[in-house]
Amino acid sequence: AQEPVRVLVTGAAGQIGYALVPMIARGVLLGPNQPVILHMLDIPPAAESLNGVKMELVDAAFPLLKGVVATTDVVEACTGVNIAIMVGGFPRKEGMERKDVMSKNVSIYKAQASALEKHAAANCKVLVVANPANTNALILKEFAPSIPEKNISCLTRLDHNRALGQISERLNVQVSDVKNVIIWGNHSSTQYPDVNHATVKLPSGEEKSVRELVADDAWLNGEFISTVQQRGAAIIKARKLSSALSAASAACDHIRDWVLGTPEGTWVSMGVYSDGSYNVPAGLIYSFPVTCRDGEWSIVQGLSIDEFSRKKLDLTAEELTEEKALAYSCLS
Ligand code: NAX
Repeated sequence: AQEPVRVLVTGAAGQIGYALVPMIARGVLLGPNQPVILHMLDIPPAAESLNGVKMELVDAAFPLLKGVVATTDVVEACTGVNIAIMVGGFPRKEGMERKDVMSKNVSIYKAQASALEKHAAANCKVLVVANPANTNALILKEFAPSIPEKNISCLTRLDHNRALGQISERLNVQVSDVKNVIIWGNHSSTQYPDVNHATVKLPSGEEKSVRELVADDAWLNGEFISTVQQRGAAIIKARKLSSALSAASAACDHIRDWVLGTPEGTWVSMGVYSDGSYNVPAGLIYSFPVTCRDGEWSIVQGLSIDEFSRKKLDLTAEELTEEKALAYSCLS
């Protein structure tokens, strides 16, 4: 039998956590043959609720679930974990300044970075979901210098999946037949959902470009982009709560593809440490198109970037550069 993999979920008593932990325990994250031990972290005010989640995990009798650690102690939570999904954070509340929210999250991610660095398993892979996701991941990277930068990422797969969903709805095709959209940049409303390289597999087996099939550049350059950018707000308006099941599902997609690899000819979007590819400033956590193999991602190279796209790539990079400066100003 395979050794269990230890998976940390922070903020596990929250909405996304509640949707995510059963997916992990069912094998959605690492496949149906991989046993897991869940480590769940939350803060003391949520301890009782966290324990309730643990009770439900026991009650669900998941065959793959070999153990549950539910704790408010960050060291206990991080000890020995192979994968860390960081969902916990400080939410923006009405009337709060951006700087105040940033400052709270910077201190959370700084502390959790140290705990992971000291106590996680070697080669632990980290996915930051909590907002501001890119900048939280950057802080985590900065304060866990012994964790390779290749192992630290943030979630933009939800945005990627939203873009696939919009194209599938518009063309009335299966979402599984649409591929190679790209989310560039920040997981915020400046992200750039790019369909210039996306294709659809037709019933004949032939692949056609999304631009050609949609044949409506005004929609693709306008409403499509803003719908994906604003989808989070639309979900809040409808549900009175932010996206949770789709966020949890996207987090599983992100880790699964990272660990098990992307299918041949398919890329996905991940927020990763920029090496300057596509003239994106190095040193930001920025969402790129990536392929994954043997547990490592690489940025897809050589895609053509037209003038319209260039401006959008730069705009979201500028926002991330500002966020980075704001985060650093919170450190001093
Ligand atoms: P909830 O408020 O339901 O849950 C957050 C949980 O984190 C709470 O249980 C809270 O007690 C816990 N928490 C707070 N500080 C913590 C700390 N220092 N250590 C451990 N746990 C801590 O929010 P939820 O709807 O689950 O969303 C979680 C985060 O995901 C938010 O930051 C949200 O903005 C972000 N999102 C990111 C998305 C992405 O695509 N990257 C999409 C969905 C979501 O909006």
